[in-house]
Amino acid sequence: MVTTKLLTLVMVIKQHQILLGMKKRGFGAGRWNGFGGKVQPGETIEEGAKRELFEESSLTVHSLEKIGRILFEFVGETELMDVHIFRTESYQGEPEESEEMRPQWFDLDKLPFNEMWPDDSLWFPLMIQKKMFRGYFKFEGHNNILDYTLKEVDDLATDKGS
Ligand code: UAN
Repeated sequence: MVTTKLLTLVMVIKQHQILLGMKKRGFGAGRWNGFGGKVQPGETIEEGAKRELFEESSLTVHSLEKIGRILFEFVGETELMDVHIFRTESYQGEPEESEEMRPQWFDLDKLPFNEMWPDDSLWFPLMIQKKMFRGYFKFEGHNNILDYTLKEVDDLATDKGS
């Protein structure tokens, strides 16, 4: 049986920089990521996104812009990842290292794509330009994209399912 896990990813941008976190443990360890994780029962996707951002970076946000949604499939695994991606240029606090993440600002034109998930180099340009997008990536292991689709959309709220 195929199941789907609901996940969030938050991109914090200030002027010409983006905040990424080096994942210290767990899924994606050793890669620079946005901040996020599993949505918990009883919380909205946006609430989950804000909670994970705070837990992993100490930053709080009042509002998040919905910017993208990507479905990830990993060959041989029965759980799909439905990742809801948000962006914000307005936040409170200073980034602090957590048990999970070591935050660092990167210039938008010097992103460490060779130390990030391989899909990031494909959809980050859309996210940075504030374009909304939907994607699907099929991975073999954690390094190899076998298949993918990526399209700009006008509205994520009305774009149903996959
Ligand atoms: O950007 C990402 N791509 C990412 N950030 C956190 N996780 C778990 C991520 N996974 C992917 N691709 C599988």
